[in-house]
Amino acid sequence: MDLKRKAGEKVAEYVEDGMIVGLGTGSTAYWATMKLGELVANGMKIKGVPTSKSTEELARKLGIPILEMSEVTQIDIAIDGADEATADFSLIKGGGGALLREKMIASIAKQFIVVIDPSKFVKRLGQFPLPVEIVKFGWELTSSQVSSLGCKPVLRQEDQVPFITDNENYIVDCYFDSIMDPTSMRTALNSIPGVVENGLFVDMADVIIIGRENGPAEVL
Ligand code: ABF
Repeated sequence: MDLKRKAGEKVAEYVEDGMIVGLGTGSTAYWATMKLGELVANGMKIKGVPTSKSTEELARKLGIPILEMSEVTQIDIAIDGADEATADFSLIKGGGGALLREKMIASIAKQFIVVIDPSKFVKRLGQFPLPVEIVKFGWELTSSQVSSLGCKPVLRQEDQVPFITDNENYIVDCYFDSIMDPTSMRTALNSIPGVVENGLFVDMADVIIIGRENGPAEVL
């Protein structure tokens, strides 16, 4: 079985009737949402809070009842993917461009479950360029201030035009050699005027599920 699918489907073991579930973005979280759609089709009563417009579209197709972010103050479980994860549960997220809503939803979850394939599990963060969401206004200045933290920010483009997030902002993908202190870097980035949020998720994940080649998914 596809390792992303193995990890994604494992979350079914954590979901119970009546729960409110944060629905993640990306190709691994896709399998978790698909599995939840199956559970709903079999009568499970859960509601989903999507982390992106694309995930909302998928959830609606699957018949998962949707709650708007404005309707919740806390959720039971947030399920999402990651671009990198370390043994101390630090993450880089945002490759899919949804990091702001993903972090907001993860921050109100009683339990935050990350589903990954083995290629995402790394010794130290930073091989994957860190996505940082910034406002359009004065983005060049913001990008230059971000670079002063020791990285090379590159404006994310799609079909040769700037990528626009669901929140109408830009993303710069920041190339570091490595990120030695994710906690400090997370705070330093968010103190720059013009930075909306960054893809460093520190002290947030409660469970990491890794789809393994042999045997069941590994649960950390
Ligand atoms: C999303 O899933 C993003 O935060 C992260 O970048 C992406 C990982 O994508 P995939 O599961 O497709 O590798 O949650």
